[in-house]
Amino acid sequence: MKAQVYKIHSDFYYVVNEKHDVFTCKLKDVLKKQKAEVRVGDYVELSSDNSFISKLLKRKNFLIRPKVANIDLALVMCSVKEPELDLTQLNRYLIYLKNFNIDCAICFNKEDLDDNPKYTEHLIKDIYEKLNYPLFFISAKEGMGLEKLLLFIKDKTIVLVGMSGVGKSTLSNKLNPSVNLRVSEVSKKTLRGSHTTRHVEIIECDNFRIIDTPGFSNLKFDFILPNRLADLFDEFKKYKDKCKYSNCLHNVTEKYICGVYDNLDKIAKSRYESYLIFLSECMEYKEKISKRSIKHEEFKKQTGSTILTKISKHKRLGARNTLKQKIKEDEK
Ligand SMILES: Nc1nc2c(ncn2[C@@H]2O[C@H](COP(=O)(O)OP(=O)(O)OP(=O)(O)O)[C@@H](O)[C@H]2O)c(=O)[nH]1
Ligand SMILES: [Mg+2]
Ligand SMILES: [Zn+2]
Repeated sequence: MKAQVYKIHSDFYYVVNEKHDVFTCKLKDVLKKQKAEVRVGDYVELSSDNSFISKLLKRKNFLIRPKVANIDLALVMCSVKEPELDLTQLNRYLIYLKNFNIDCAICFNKEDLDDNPKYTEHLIKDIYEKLNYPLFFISAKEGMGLEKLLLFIKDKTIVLVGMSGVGKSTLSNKLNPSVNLRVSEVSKKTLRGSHTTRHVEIIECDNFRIIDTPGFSNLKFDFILPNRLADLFDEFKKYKDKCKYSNCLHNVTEKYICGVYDNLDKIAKSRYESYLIFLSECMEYKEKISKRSIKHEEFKKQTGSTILTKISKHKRLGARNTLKQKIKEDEK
C-alpha cells in the first residue's frame, strides 16, 4: 500500500494513506542497509501488515535542511522585529533553496511590532519584488495580512523555513487552530528564539498543507564551488556575459574586467554583500577539497601507490581526478 510520511519521531514513521488511515511504521532493514533517508513528505510503500516501510518512492524534490520531500513551495519566514530582520540570513535561505530548485515566497511576520511598516515594506519590495519573489507582510499573532497568503498557498504543500522565533508555529496554529503547536517567547535579552519546535510535521489545513519545522540559522555554503554560487543570484545573469573570463568570480580581484562589478549600482547592496560572504565560504570549501587532493598526491609520491591499499576505508581520500573533475564541472 502507498502512503505518505507526515511525521518522524526517532525510529518511528507516522504515515497516512489515501483513505486517511494513519499507521506507525518502522523502516525495513533493507532500507536501513541502503542508508535510505526517508523524509517527511516522502511517498512510501508499506509491508503487507502495514508495520514497515518497504520502499521509498520517487521524489519530486527534497531538502537536506529541513528534512522534507515533495513540496510545492518554501515559505521563507522572517520577522521584522524580535528577532531583528536579517537580510543576509534571508538571502542565505533563498540561495540555498534555489540550489535545490525549490520555489520560494517570503513572509515578513510581526508587522504589528513595526513602528514604520510602510517604510519596511518599501525597502523590502525594492529588493525582492525585482527578483520576482512573492512577498507577504503579516502578523501571525494578530491575524493581519493572511487573506492574500491563503489565496496564494491554496492546493499547495508548503514548508516553513526560517530562524527560531520568527513565528512559524504561530502561523501554523493560526492557519489550523486545532493543532495547537507549542510556541514560546523570544528571549528578552538576546532577542532570539528558543528553538521550540523540535520536529518536522505536515499539518493538514482546509485546502493546503503546511509543514512546520525547527528554526535554524547555522547554514553555510560549504558544499558549493565558487563558480556555481553566482548562477544562484538571478540579478547577476544579465551582466555575467560582459565579464572577460567565463570563470569570473565577480569580486574585487576582477574589478576591471567584470560585468557584474561594473554594474554594482544596479544590484542591491545587501544582496552583493551577501554574495561576498557566501563566496568566501565556497572558496574555503574549494581550498579544502583541493588541499585534500594535493595531500593525497604527496602521500602517493612519498610512499608509492601500493601502500595506499593499507589506508583504512573511512580515511581514504577521494581520487584527485574525481575531485578535479568535480571542480571543472562546477566551473562550467
Ligand atoms: N508580536 C508578535 N509576536 C509574534 C507574532 N508571531 C509570533 N510571535 C511570537 O514570537 C514568539 C515565537 O513564535 P514561534 O511561533 O514559537 O516561533 P517559531 O518560528 O516557531 O520558533 P522555533 O520553533 O523555535 O523555530 C512567540 O512568543 C509568539 O507569540 C506576531 O505576528 N506578532
Ligand atoms: Mg516553532
Ligand atoms: Zn564577473
